[in-house]
Amino acid sequence: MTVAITPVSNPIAEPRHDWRQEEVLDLLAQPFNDLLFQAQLVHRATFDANRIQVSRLLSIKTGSCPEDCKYCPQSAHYDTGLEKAKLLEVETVLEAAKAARDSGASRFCMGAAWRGPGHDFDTVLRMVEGVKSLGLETCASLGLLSGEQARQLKDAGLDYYNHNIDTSEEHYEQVVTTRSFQDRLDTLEHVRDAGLKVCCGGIVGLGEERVDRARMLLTLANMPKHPESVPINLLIKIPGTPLEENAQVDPFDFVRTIAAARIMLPQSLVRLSAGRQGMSDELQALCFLAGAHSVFCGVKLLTAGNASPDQDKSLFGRLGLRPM
Ligand code: SAM
Ligand code: DTB
Ligand code: SF4
Repeated sequence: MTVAITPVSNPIAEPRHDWRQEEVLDLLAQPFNDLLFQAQLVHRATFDANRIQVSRLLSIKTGSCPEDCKYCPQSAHYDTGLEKAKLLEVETVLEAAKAARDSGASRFCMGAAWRGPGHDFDTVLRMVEGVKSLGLETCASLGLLSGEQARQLKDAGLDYYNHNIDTSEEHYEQVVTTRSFQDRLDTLEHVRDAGLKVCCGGIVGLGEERVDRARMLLTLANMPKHPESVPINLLIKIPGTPLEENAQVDPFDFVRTIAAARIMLPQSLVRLSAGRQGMSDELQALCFLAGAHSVFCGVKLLTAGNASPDQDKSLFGRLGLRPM
């Protein structure tokens, strides 16, 4: 007699879209060990806990951005001593993408210091086509998009669009004044409607309270479809920006945010994103234990420093983490 084996759905890993604020605050306030244990259970229900996804960033247009994001080295509102650069040539981007692929990255993300794409959008579409043809997953982070621009990116072969909500709606205007939280949500809707995958997360360390972190996660988890990728950035305090003197985040609170993201977004790729430079190996290991399973590789993020490739090789080796 043959016994039919039907896959059993694991309720812990089923996406929910009805999270309540009290629930998230309770989650974040749990004893640390309980929170991490729960995050591991959720993580292992869907993913191989010893695999890590590796992405590579490239700034395709650097600095002189008209937006006033108070964390950002590229805003024209602040003097951060940044070396600015106009839109790169397509060939330059493809060379960088090949190098990223050869060094083990599976996704290539092109970021531009724009409020949104302008007259040179066609050049970006050619970059996307070229990077896709190298066999890499493609991602772009170009600011606010119209529905038509999102469709053009999809047609060019874009897989993911990165557009972060950064923080809670309530805290947003303390951090950005040139656009609204709703503007970000509108772009995310255009991205979804175009059939692109969504990469959307935020930053910890913007002077927010725990309740803001809870609300940011609520916004992500209560979207009709969860973002496929969720970058959790630790603020890089850039000299010259208004947030340069922000208080240090308790590292355990950062890990808690990752663990809550893992639990609330059980099937999303959670990325330990900006802020790894200067982070101890032990803290990064805790982030991985909390369910982060993606990083940016390479010495640079867009303009700021990142963990060095040698450090990563040694860390992944010591932890037995293998690239996806
Ligand atoms: N201009 C586009 C936009 O804002 O959507 C794309 C590039 S922007 C640099 C991408 C993201 O980088 C921001 O949304 C923010 O979350 C993150 N970021 C920028 N500066 C950062 C910093 N100093 N520390 C941590 N994350 C940062
Ligand atoms: C994301 O959440 N973090 C990346 C990517 N998406 C585009 C950007 C981090 C930028 C850190 C500051 C810099 O390198 O300029
Ligand atoms: Fe410009 Fe993006 Fe930086 Fe804001 S985060 S200043 S939109 S590059």
